[in-house]
Amino acid sequence: MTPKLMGVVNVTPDSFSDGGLYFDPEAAVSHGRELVAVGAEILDVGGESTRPGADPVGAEEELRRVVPVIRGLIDLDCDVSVDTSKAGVAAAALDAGAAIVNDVTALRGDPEMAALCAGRGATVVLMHMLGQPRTMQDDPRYGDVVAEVKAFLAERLEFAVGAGIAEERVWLDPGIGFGKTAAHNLELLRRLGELSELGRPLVIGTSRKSFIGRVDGSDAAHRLGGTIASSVLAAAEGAEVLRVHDVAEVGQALTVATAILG
Ligand code: HH2
Repeated sequence: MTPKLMGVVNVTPDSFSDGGLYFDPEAAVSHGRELVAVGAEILDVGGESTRPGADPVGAEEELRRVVPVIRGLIDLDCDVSVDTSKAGVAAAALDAGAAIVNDVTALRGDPEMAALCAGRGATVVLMHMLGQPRTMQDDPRYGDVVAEVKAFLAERLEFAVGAGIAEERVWLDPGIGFGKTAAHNLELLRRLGELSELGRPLVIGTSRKSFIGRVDGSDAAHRLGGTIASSVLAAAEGAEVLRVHDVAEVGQALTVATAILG
């Protein structure tokens, strides 16, 4: 149980839990540096919030937000990931030294994204989302959420490989909170082992998300305990990358859990 911690660096005014805190590039860079100092092996830099109802950001503005921050982090001993679904933003981020493209649309958002990632040899995170960020939480429905997410990820993996992305460079993510009720999220986390059968590393992002609040009534500023519990259990179920805001705290929980389990 030794997952990598992917620290979140949101260069946005409106992210759901830390919007505006690191909108200034210098603040974002120093936050990223702190996250690496406390154990992040990957930094995920994003310039557009995907929270339900967030306003879309144009490519120029997104580029302006993320590229200087990536440049400021690239000398660190960590991989930099860019959280974008736009090929133009991903290309500039890769030029600036990023190695991973975290695409919450799983290569469906921009027709040029797959070829770009293939040509650059980037590692790609393919995430499940039902619908679009603006409306995805309006009554999402599934027959069997785990089976449907698994089938989707299998199809997107096949698409990526067909587009020339090496299979070993693909990571998969069930998209906790993206077009799912709290019950759907809990079921996905409970049955994560079924998604491991796809044979690719699983990325899990539960950090501060609203399903935690649905369980205990907490707001986004008070979900560290739920983030830790869900992250440790996801790691025990085989998650290889945990996307979190609170790197030090989740890292300590994992270290202790690992020491206990041996
Ligand atoms: N969650 C968020 C954003 N990007 N990417 C992956 N692969 N998996 C996730 O679970 C995931 C993600 C949402 O979190 P955050 O970045 O903190 O919020 P916002 O989208 O409001 O910026």
